[in-house]
Amino acid sequence: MLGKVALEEAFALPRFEERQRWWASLFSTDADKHVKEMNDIQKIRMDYAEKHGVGYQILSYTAPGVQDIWDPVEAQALAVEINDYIAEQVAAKPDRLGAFATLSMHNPQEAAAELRRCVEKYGFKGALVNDTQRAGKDGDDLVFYDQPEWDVFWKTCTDLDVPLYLHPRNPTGTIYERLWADRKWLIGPPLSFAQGVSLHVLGMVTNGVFDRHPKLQIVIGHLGEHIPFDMWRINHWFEDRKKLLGLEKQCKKTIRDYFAQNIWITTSGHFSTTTLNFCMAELSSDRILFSIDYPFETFADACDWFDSAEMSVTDRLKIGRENAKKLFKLGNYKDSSA
Ligand code: GRE
Repeated sequence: MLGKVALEEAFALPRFEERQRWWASLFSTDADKHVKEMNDIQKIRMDYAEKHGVGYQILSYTAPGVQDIWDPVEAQALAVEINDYIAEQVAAKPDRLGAFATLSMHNPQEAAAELRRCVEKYGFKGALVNDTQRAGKDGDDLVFYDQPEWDVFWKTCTDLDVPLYLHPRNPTGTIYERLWADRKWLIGPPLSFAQGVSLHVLGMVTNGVFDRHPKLQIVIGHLGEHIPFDMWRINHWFEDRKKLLGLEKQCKKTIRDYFAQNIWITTSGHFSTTTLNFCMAELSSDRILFSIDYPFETFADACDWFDSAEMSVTDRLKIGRENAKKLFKLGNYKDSSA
């Protein structure tokens, strides 16, 4: 399929090459290739896109990124530097590349203001945040965005009419020590990423964020971070038990309603036709968006799988590009109507 849109596609600032090399050493069997692909914007990923029918990519800063920086001043300065850098890079190819804002999430007002600057000044398509913000004097606190003080930030998202992509980051501090240190092969895609994001997004549901901001749009990757598989069970416990015990006060709709009205999932890093069919049955193809997860995954794996997976023409078009065109209000881009 031509003109696919992909929206969980990472880059890094070239000056952090050593940090990328260390990170890649935890996940990649070819760290040099990974670092080169991560730092490149204009050439390598554009060649892959051309070869594999991706017409438009929305780029975002790699994990753990700014969410790993517990000094609020340093975090804000880095977010601004990243946004100014990627704005200039994507401006060179406006019909091929867009960007998500990178945000320091220490302070809701400051995050809202930087998001507004990026959308209004640079035309960014929303923001991508790597799960909780590390905070506190030794970086052991975690800021979740599901509390009332974040309403000002969520209101800014809906005022600007842009989505937020809630992406994973690695466990750190006490959480790392207590849960993961003795189980380190489960960190990342096998388990910890999905646990982190699903806790966060279900925290937003049960703390009433979507009831207070019914127009808010959140995107989560990896075919829904395990939540679609648990949809029946979550619904059963919310509706038949927890609402009778008080959840009803702040969370009026059903989990299925929030997934139909507020939450999108992407195919990033999860190239299984069985799982995609399952997600289409649970959530419908109206809420699913194609993505790759480059450079942690390859264009070839994602695109060859998606282009040949059995599905109707309508579903392939919706998931491959039409849903993204609507959600991100994309104008014409390469092969957008091919
Ligand atoms: C990511 O998307 O950030 C990521 C990692 C490490 C492994 C896989 C992955 O940071 O998708």
